[in-house]
Amino acid sequence: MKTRTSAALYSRARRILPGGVNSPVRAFRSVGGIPRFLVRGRGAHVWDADGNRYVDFVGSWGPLILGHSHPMVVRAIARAAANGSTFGAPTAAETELAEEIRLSMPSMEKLRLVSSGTEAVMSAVRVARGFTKRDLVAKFEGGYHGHADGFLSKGGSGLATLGIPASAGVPKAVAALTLTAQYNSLKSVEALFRKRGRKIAAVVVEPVAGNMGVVPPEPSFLPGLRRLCNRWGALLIFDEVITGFRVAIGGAQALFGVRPDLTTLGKIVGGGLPLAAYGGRADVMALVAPDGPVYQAGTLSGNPCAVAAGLATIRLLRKQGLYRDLAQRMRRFGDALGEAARSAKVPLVINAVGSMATAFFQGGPVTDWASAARSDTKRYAKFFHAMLDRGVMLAPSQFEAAFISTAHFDRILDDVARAARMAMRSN
Ligand code: HOZ
Repeated sequence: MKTRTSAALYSRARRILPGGVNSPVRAFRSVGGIPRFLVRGRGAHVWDADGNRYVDFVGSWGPLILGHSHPMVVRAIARAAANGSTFGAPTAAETELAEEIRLSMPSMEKLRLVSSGTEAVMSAVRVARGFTKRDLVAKFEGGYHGHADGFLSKGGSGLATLGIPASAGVPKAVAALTLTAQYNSLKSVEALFRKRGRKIAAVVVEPVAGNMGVVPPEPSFLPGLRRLCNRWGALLIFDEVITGFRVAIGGAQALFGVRPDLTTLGKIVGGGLPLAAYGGRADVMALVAPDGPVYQAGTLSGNPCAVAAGLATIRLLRKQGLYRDLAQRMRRFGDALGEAARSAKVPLVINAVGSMATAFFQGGPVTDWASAARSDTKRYAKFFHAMLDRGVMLAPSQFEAAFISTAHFDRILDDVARAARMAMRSN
């Protein structure tokens, strides 16, 4: 496989961008080799600067549930851009998108559009602190909620991938406001509440963890968090940046039937453009400026092109049976990987919820960060490259999710299954 052009672009990029990238995991540090510089995406495929084609399971880390450059999304963006790419003034489409979101997730009685998942979670936490008049926030080890100061210890995603236990540059006093519990362990959350009691403003959780690899919640976990938050007067924040519109049109809260106080969205809600949202109980959101004293603002918030992409995407997702089909395709992909691993005698456990999944290189079960961290990351790296050489692009880290889209047709998945059989054999 030719990589000369990507290699040249990478070395040029490294001279000006830290690590040659604009987001750390893209740099291939944990798998080694040359990050592919992409030039085009269509449906389930992407092409790199050397002309190689790959079946894409990264999907821009989640947003592309309809695949790359879906014609209706492209048309919506073009139409919006032709009428002006940004105004910094309200538009009717913003309200339409907010109404579509509330229709899908009724717990978001009121919401605000922002530009990134980081911004959404950071703002939701500020509102929770303002509402409860408390300072502490509880999160989970291996959970990732963007790169706001308070979330950068014991985090998943790039922090887990690069082995950064706590980011430098975060003041100790800020880090001390974040408490950490174990995913799927209500006992660990209860212990935090017992110790720090009525100082905890909110529990922030990915209802399906996606940034330590995919880890589904055990049946009692989310209802238990709801009960504990009620008992201690803390708000429950579901970070549905990944799961919103991904595991169901109503997100994980619909799938598992647990209503959070606040929700954060990103990725799919912007249809592949930078857009995110936070919202929830009307009495809590009433605190957001200009209605209330919690300040949050943004020049590009509710950007017309991003709103158009989000609206087009969500409307297409309302198609009957779409989520069932996606889940079925993910099962096909997972079964193929599982079979390939068994016949090559490679220990592999696959965690999947709907169209998001992670194949952990270990015997499992993987239920939290401690168990995810037991994976054989060297083996993952080898498999990653064996797949890449065969035209399949997985996330360049064991601790991320693979995503499929409506464009990952069965015949494509059958080709991927063949690639996986060969790649496992060489593992
Ligand atoms: N934090 C993202 C994965 N969970 C990676 C974002 C990116 O590199 O685009």
